[in-house]
Amino acid sequence: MLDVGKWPIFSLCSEAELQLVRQACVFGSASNELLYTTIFVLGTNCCGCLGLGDVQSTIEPRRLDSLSGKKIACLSYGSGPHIVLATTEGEVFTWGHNAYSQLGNGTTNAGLVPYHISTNLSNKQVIEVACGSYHSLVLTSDGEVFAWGYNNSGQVGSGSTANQPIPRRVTGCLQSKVVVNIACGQMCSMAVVNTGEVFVWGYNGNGQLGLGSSGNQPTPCRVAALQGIRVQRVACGYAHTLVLTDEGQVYAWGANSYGQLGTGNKSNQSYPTPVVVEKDRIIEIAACHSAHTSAAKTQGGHVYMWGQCRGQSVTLPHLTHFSSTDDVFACFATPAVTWRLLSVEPDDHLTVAESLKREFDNPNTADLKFLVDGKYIYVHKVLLKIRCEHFRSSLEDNEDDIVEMSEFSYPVYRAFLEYLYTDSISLSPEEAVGLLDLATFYRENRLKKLCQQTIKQGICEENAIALLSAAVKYEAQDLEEFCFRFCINHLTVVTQTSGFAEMDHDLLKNFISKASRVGAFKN
Ligand SMILES: *[C@@H]1O[C@H](CO)[C@@H](O)[C@H](O)[C@H]1NC(C)=O
Ligand SMILES: *[C@@H]1O[C@H](CO)[C@@H](O)[C@H](O)[C@H]1NC(C)=O
Ligand SMILES: *[C@@H]1O[C@H](CO)[C@@H](O)[C@H](O)[C@H]1NC(C)=O
Ligand SMILES: *[C@@H]1O[C@H](CO)[C@@H](O)[C@H](O)[C@H]1NC(C)=O
Ligand SMILES: CC(=O)N[C@H]1CO[C@H](CO)[C@@H](O)[C@@H]1O
Repeated sequence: MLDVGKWPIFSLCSEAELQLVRQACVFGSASNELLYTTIFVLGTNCCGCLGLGDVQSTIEPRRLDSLSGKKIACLSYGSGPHIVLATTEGEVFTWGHNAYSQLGNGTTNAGLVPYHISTNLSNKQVIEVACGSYHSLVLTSDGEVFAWGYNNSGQVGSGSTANQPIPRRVTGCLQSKVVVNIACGQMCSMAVVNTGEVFVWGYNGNGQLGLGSSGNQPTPCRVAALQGIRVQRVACGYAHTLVLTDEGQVYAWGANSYGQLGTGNKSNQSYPTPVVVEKDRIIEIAACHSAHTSAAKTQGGHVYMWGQCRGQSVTLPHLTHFSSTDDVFACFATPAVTWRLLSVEPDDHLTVAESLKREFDNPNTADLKFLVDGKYIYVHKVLLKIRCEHFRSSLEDNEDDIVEMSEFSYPVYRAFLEYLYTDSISLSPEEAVGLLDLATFYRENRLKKLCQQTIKQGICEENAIALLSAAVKYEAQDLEEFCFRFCINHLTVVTQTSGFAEMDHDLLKNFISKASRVGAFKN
C-alpha cells in the first residue's frame, strides 16, 4: 500500500479507497489527483486538469475512463495546471490548461480530456516528462529532448520567443548528445547528458541557469563551471537548481530568498555552489517547480531539507525524521505537493504486520490449536508467548498441540487470538462485552481499551442497560460512566426496555440513586 497519509487531500478518501492506491500525484494550490491501477482523480478541476471532460471539481474520487488500461510510467504538472503523462509504452498524453499551447496539440483550447500526442513523437518512446509552469519537456529512449508550450524566455529552446504549439526537438548543441535526465524550473529547462555535462536554457533572471550571468538563453548552453564534474541528476525548484554528481555530491545555484541553496545565507548564486550535507554520500535530490524547497537523501537513509519550510527559511541542510524526500514536500512545502509520481514498489513484498495477519488461523503453519465450542482455531505458540503475558507462562512447558477452552465463546476467543496477530478487533458491542471479560481476566489492558471503544460506538437504547451492567461487572469505570450518561439521556425509552426490567437488584438500586443524584427524576 502507498503511504499517502501525509498529503491532506487524501483524507477525503476512505480507508478502502486508499488501500487501492498504487500511484499518486498531488499538485496545485488545491487541485489534486490520485491514480490507481484504474485511474481516479479528485480535487479542484481548474481548466479541466482532472481530465474528466468537464470542469466540475469533486471531493470524491472519479474514474478517469479515457486512460483505462494504460499503465503510467511518469507524470508531471504545470501551474495552469496542465498534465503531461507518459505510459509504460512510451505514449504521451496531455490535458488541462493550454493558453500557451503547453498541451502540444497545436491549439490553445483548454484540454478537458487526455490528448494523445502523435505529431513528431509517433515513432518515439518517451521515458521521462517534465513540466515548467507553462511549458513541457519530454525525453525519448534514444536520448532526444522535445519541448513545447510557453516561450517567453526561451524555455522551449527553439531560439525564438514564439510559443511552440507542437513538440519540437531541442537541437543546437544538444543535437548530437544523448540526454539521460531532464527537469524544468518555472520558466527554464535542463538536460543532463550521458557524459555528465549539464545543458540549460530559458529564464535566467535569478541565475538559475548557473552560467554566471542573468541573461535568458533561447537555446541550450553547457554549464561550463561544472567542468570536470560528472552530473547524474538535475532537479529544479521554482527558480533554483540542484544537481547530484556521480560522487554523491550536491551543487546548487539560482534564487536563494528562502535559503533553498543551502549555503547558510540568502544570496542568489549564478554559479554552481557546493551544498555541504554530511560526510555520507547523497543518493537522491528533490525539488519541485512550484516550491522554493530542496531535499536530499543520503546513502544511510537520512533525509535533509532546506529552503522554504512552512513559510520559514531554512538556509542550511536540516536533518528531518523522514525516510523519504516525498514526505518533505507533503509536510513542508506550501501547498503540499508531490515532486514526482509516487508509486508502490512493484513487488508483492509483505510487511511484518501483513505477514502475521495472514498466518492467523492457518493450519499449514500452526503448531497449536484451540478447541472452542467444537471448533478449531490454529495459532503459533511462539507468537502467543511473544504477544501475551498469560501465554508466556501457560505455554512454557506445554508439549500438547491442542488446548480445550470452555470459559469463553468461540467468537470471543477467536477475536482475542486474532487480536494478538493483528492488533485490532472487529466485533459487535455485545460480543465485545465478552471480550472485555476475557481481557480483564488475562490483564490485557490495551485489548480492554479496544473493547470499551467498540462498546461505546455500538451503544443504543436497546442494549444500554446490558452494556452498563457489563461495565460494572468488569470494573471498567470510564465505560460505566459513559453507559450511565447514555441511559440518563435516553431515560424514558431505556426504562421501558426488557434489559431494564431484568436488571439486577443491586445494580438497579445503585442506578436509581445515582440517577436521582444527577437530577434525572426532577419534574
Ligand atoms: C487539441 O485539444 C483541444 C482541447 O481538447 C481540442 O479542442 C482540439 O480539437 C485538439 N486539436 C487537435 C488537432 O486534436
Ligand atoms: C515536427 O513537426 C513540424 C511540423 O510538422 C516540423 O516542421 C518539424 O520539422 C518536425 N520535427 C521536429 C524534430 O521537430
Ligand atoms: C534573488 O532572487 C529573487 C527571486 O527569487 C529576487 O526576488 C531577489 O531580488 C534576488 N536577489 C538578488 C540579491 O538579486
Ligand atoms: C553566501 O554563501 C556563499 C556560499 O558559501 C558565499 O560564496 C557568499 O559570499 C555568501 N554571501 C554572503 C553575502 O555572505
Ligand atoms: C511571451 C511571448 O513572447 N509570447 C510569444 C510567443 O509566441 C507567440 C506566437 O506563437 C507570440 O504571439 C507571443 O507574443
